[in-house]
Amino acid sequence: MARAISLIEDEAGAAAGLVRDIFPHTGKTYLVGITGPPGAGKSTLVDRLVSETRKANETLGVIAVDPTSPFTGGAILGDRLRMQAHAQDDQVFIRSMATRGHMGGLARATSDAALVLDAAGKSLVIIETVGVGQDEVDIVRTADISVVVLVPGTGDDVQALKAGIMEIADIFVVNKCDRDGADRMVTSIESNLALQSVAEGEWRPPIVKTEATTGKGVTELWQTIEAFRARSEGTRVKRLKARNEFRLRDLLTHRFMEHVEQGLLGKGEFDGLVDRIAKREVDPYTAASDILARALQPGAGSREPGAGNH
Ligand SMILES: Nc1nc2c(ncn2[C@@H]2O[C@H](COP(=O)(O)OP(=O)(O)OP(=O)(O)O)[C@@H](O)[C@H]2O)c(=O)[nH]1
Ligand SMILES: [Mg+2]
Repeated sequence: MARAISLIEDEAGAAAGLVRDIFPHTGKTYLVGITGPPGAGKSTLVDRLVSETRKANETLGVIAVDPTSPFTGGAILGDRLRMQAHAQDDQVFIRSMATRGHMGGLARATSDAALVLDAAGKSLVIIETVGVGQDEVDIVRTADISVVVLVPGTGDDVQALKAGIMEIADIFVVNKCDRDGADRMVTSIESNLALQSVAEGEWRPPIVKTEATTGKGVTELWQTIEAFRARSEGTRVKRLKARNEFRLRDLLTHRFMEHVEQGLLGKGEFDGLVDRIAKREVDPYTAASDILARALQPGAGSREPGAGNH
């Protein structure tokens, strides 16, 4: 698993072949996305969740998407330390991925890594991301369940969060409940939720209070995840469809742009076009139409695509 994921991270070209080979063996894992602001206690919580799920005989894969540092950075070491309790458990696989340096984009690398764990037979895969970038939100949005972790006393509380994060939550966690303001945070989320209309019989995101450092509330969190999971196969199918659609669109966009930049246009031509737009010599619509017309010409793009093709 580690080597397969490294391959995905290091060589964009290798990912395509690998995914093609393992894809028929995937589709069984339940994908849990956990997101929230930096330092909210996500890793500590995941560590506790792992213990909880092991009692339920789940086999675990954990992918922690590190917010800032490259592979040797402190945060990754931190994740390792926090999850050290499971280092000896061969049913638990933990991996950190750096946000930087993925040729094909973070969302893509993370999805491929999740596929590796899926194919390896993990019944549950947890992906932890910092909910700041669009990539991170996309990763969690298309998981089978999205858990948003918040903490008391973060300024204007929920208002401080990106609207997008509020909307993707299937479960809210208020962690660090040993701190002041936990109930105020819960009320704040509740009033925010009250603004969203939830149809009769639809899932209204519950709010679970936890204290990850002591493990308080973690059993309840796991039960809530299980309740959502057991609820309907329909939701799962919808999420899976959203995930597959996102991936296909994302890959197509990526590969088309790659084709344009590396196969169709000459070196520096794309940048030149951007400059011409800045100088008002051409408008962006016309520039895009011209490129598309060239791409659609028979035999277009015979130039060899460079590295990064996959
Ligand atoms: N007081 C208190 N501290 C906590 C709690 N949960 C986690 N922490 C502490 O918060 C700090 C950050 O915890 P992490 O688990 O690394 O948080 P994170 O959200 O994974 O952080 P990043 O991945 O860097 O965004 C650590 O020092 C934890 O010990 C809690 O319930 N109460
Ligand atoms: Mg973390």
